[in-house]
Amino acid sequence: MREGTATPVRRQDYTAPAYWIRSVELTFDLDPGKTIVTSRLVIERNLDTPPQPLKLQGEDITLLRVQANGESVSFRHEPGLLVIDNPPGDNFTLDIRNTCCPDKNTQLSGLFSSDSGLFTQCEAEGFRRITYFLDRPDVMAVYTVTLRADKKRYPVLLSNGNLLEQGPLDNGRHYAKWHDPFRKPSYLFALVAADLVAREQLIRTRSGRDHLLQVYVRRGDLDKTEHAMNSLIASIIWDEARFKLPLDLERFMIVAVGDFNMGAMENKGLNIFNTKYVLASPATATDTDFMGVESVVGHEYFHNWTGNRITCRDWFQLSLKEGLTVFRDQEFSMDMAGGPSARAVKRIDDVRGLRQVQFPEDAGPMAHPVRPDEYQAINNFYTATVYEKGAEVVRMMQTLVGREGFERGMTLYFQRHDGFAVTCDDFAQAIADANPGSMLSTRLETFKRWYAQAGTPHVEARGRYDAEQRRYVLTLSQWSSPSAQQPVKLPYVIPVVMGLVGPEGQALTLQLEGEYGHSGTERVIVIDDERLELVFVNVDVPPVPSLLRGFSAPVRLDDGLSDADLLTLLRHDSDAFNRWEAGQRLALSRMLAAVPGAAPAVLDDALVDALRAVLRDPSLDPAFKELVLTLPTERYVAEQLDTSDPQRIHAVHQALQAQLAERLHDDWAWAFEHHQVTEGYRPDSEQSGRRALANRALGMLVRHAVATGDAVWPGKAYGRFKEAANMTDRLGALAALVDAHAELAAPALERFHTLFKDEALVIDKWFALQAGAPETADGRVFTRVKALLKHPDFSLKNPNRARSLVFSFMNNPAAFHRSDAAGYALWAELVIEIDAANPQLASRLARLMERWRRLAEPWQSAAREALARVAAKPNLSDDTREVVSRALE
Ligand code: 0A1
Ligand code: ZN
Repeated sequence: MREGTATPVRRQDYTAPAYWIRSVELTFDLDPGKTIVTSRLVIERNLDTPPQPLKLQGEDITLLRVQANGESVSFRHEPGLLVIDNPPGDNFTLDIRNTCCPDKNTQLSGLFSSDSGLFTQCEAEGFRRITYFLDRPDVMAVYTVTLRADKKRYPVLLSNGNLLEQGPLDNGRHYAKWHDPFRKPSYLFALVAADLVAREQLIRTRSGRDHLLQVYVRRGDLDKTEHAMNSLIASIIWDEARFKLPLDLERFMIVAVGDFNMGAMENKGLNIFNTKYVLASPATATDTDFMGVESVVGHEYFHNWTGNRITCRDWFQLSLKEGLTVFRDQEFSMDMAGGPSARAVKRIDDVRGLRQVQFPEDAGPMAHPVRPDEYQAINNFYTATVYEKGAEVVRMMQTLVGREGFERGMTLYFQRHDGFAVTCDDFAQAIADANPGSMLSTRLETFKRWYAQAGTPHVEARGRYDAEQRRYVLTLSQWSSPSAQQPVKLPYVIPVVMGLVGPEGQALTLQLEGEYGHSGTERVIVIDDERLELVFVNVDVPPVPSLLRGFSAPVRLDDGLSDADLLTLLRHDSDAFNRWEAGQRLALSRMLAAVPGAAPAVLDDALVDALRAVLRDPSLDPAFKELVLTLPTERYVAEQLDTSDPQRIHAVHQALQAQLAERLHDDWAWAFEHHQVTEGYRPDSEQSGRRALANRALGMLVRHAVATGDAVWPGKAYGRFKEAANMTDRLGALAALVDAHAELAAPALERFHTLFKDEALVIDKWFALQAGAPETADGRVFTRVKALLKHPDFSLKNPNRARSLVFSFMNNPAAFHRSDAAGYALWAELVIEIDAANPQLASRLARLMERWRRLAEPWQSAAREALARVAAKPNLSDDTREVVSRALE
């Protein structure tokens, strides 16, 4: 729908559907210019609702014919609807014939063309762009689908479920008939017609059932599918072992497509994936890409139970499936990573993402609860809040009831709701009911505020040590900023995993007043009101509190710790997450101290020594060291400030990076030499950790060399770039040269392009690297971006390519936030241009400007102007309109 006049949809207005659709028979005469869709719906009136017209949604499709019980029936159109005022009785069949045009579908929602194939994307409301339907998740039907198409052009014809039959037709066409025995909502429908090849694997699961697994890709990409297949098998084994959830299908298919708005889609039995999350070979994909494939394959597979078997009653419940499935994919990746240290590395990564994306979202104009109350464009609510904060809410439930308790809760959830469309309340209730007496069960209504209130709560902690009494009193309090929609916020249930660390680094025993015996060195404290006071007894030494271990709740913690305390935690905390966090906070405070003034930023000896000690510590994993030695990003620093000057933050960040490079120079050289991987490539956490640290070291060494006019390290980096045996090392060396603006960057970039010109995903990296490089005083990155927009390989039509250049640039603060506002002018121009073709992509780009009120002048005024320019554009999509108007409110 265009025009941006949509009235908001509200959660409170939910009513059950007036009709059910029990079964669907679809026939597609596929053609990219004009596809004919024939649909037979078996419909039943919902007798719990008053008699009313049947209103089927339809968008950008052309109706050819509609009949009820085989006879003509009168109908009319309302905007976006086909209305039948007088259906023939409570049970009837409806036959609909309509057309749609895949070639013109640039939104990539519904049935669209990509690289000479035809693909679908129906979540959230794409099915109505294929045919008229009750396009809402609580209407679930059994689907039988016949696909007919030109055999040469589309040799592979796929849909959900099992293949019933296939064969030739006249005129070089052929057909395939599919049946999905599971009832499903329309958003899980999928079809593919394309010239693809598949990697196949037969597996037998624990129950003794055989299953066929297939990964479909373009010819020529088959050698990049092994990791996706292995990840799928690992996901199946994991879900059966951890949650006793087996694969329920005879056939499970993954199909890769080059044009896709998101990462992937969990259509029943026929997952459709962005190529970025399927294709991986050591030569073309980095360790991070390999991890991304594993986690997205897992995510989509896990949806088969959490999303497909139990789905959402309405789109306000999106986190029911997304928060839970992100939690499950995070747990899966952690279990796959291995030991405690590798698990902590994964957790740190996840929390970094949460704090860098979700926290700002929660503090900005698009802030919404995990279960939103209203929306204009549902596609705008596939957010970090619904996904990542939603996963944290599920994680807190697990922390409150324990791992086994959580598994019991999941079992109860499936016993109660398998096959139905339910709500977030139903989920929380099941986990609580399976754990009577737990803090989740006794404080359930309070806990559920996590679903209902937007914003990130603050927790303040202060401790007092009484040497004489050997007592340590810890006071914890919480508060939440009011927001326009929710002027009064009520307290949350906040699980705080904690320990006390002695001055020598020893973990102290935790004994609360009134308790007898010793109770271990770590425990979960639950804040469930505004304030909580804890008295620890038999404390022999002044402790440093280590709170919120593993980031046990999505809050902003102010624990008032001194530098000395943080240094103790950085050296000794048994919790790897808090060890890392202590280092980050020490670095952050140096940056925050330097940003407001003109005083130079300084890395003091104490911090440098502590960082060196981590780097040289033989007992620590390289991946963990790499994280500790990475400074908080400019964006994260900006988020800690009420008003930010992006150029000043950049200058401070650059200055500290330079000092880190200089002061640890010999240590970086040591780290580089001692973390080379010489054995065959494996994308596991052990090898990838060594590569990550070596690449970080190389980056530092090249940066320092370029600053001091030394040619040795740039030369070494170029050599490594040329000879690298895998993409991680090749890109790492290239990034070292590009980020340092070394002279050798240009020839290296050229060579890289020549080597990989036929690998779309690698060319995406080539664009992203250049757009994301640290900006120079003379604006070299911006100039480069302008030129790259005209590069023959660049296109705004392909979402991956658009993201690689445009989004990377606009996420590069110093390059984007120019004082001449040229970055913002480009933003406005591109939002408008992309919006005309692909509103989902445009609104995501639009969102990069939503924190404009936090900018200092002159950026703030310039940003407002750019937003106003976009808002003034007539015919903006609902998606983009919602974002810019909320930003300007
Ligand atoms: N459910 C998918 C994400 C997804 C959502 C919307 C899409 O198109 C608008 C596509 C994919 C997931 O969570 O993986
Ligand atoms: Zn999902």
